[in-house]
Amino acid sequence: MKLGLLVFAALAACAQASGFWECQAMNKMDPVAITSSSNNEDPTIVRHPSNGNFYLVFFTEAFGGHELMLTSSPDGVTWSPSTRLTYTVEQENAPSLGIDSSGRFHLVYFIVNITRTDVIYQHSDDLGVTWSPILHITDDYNWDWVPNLRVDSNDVVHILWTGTTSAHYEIWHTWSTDHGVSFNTPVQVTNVVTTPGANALVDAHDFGTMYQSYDGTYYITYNRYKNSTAPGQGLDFEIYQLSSTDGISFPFNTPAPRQLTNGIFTSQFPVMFEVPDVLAPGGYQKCITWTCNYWDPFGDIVSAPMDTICPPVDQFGQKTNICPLSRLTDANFTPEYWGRPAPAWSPQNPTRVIIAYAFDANHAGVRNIYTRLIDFATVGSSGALMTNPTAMLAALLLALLMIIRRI
Ligand SMILES: [Ca+2]
Ligand SMILES: [Ca+2]
Ligand SMILES: [Ca+2]
Repeated sequence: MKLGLLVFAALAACAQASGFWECQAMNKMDPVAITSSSNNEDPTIVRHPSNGNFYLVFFTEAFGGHELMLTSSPDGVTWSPSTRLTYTVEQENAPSLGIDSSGRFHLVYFIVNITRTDVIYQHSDDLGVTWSPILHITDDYNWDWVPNLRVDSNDVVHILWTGTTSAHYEIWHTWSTDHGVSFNTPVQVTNVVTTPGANALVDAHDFGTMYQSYDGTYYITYNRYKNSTAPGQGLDFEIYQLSSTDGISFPFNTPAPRQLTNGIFTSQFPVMFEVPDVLAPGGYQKCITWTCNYWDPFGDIVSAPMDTICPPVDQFGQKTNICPLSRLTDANFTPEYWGRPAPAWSPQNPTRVIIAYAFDANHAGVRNIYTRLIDFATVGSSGALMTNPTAMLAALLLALLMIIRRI
């Protein structure tokens, strides 16, 4: 009898001590394929604040070039046939969708044509059926790419992207306070600090994503990649983060950007998300999801608590078994990447999240779009172990079984 209780108490103590259960996938439902032919990439997913449906945009090569497609789902499992959004000779890439409190869709992406690479914005007031004329967020011969859009709690529309205006790959920011009618003059957020031995041309800041926490704080999470100073390691990909109280001013060097990963593994495409803390009503756990080759050399989508991400390897280059890293995709020797999360909460599943990602099932350069519903574990401020109801019940049953076997 005591053994079962001891095991359970130990688990709870472990959770309290290390945050081990925070932001960890406890119940992963089967992945759902959105596409099944040609090449499809760069999904973005968002939940409508009023009708509760999920809306997902991606680009397809089904028509020869790149075109944007939109699909929707009431439950994250059954998806509508995709509708085509663009008919252009340019290559549309990396769409990012947001929906404001009035239900207006805000969409950003970047186009590549013979002479230009620019960030484009459009909005829609009829659930993506018709769209405003294209608005150039950038309009020049610099390289501008991987935009990210986030509507904040005041309906301010924030857009980040990577641009080469200053000769380095840097993250830029603009925002609209009139629901996407006009945008402010872009501001350069990051500024490269070349490290000894690093090549300035590849010491870059890239793949920035904006998130406003439920506590009001704004975060920009991004990649820095540069030539590794360690021998034979090539480019080193790590995740960094900036924060802001107003969503406008993101101090870059004071304090220094917060480094979230550090190790021999490649970490890319970071996105922040939160799950409700079911033991502390009104509270949330801050999590990061990104693509990492910790389990699979070709990569998986992983998650970890933002405030306790530890290096995925120790100082000797060995995997640790105490790092609270969770694997959100399971396929070995095939790459899943570009994970994009959106809340999928319900009263029955308060810590449920949906992720959309691109998946190259045959490792043949042909990718398809998948979504997956995932229930996350959570630890309350009291430190007691808590998971989603199903996993909680399973843990209790396991403890009960151990008790029974002892008596
Ligand atoms: Ca096109
Ligand atoms: Ca440009
Ligand atoms: Ca994989």
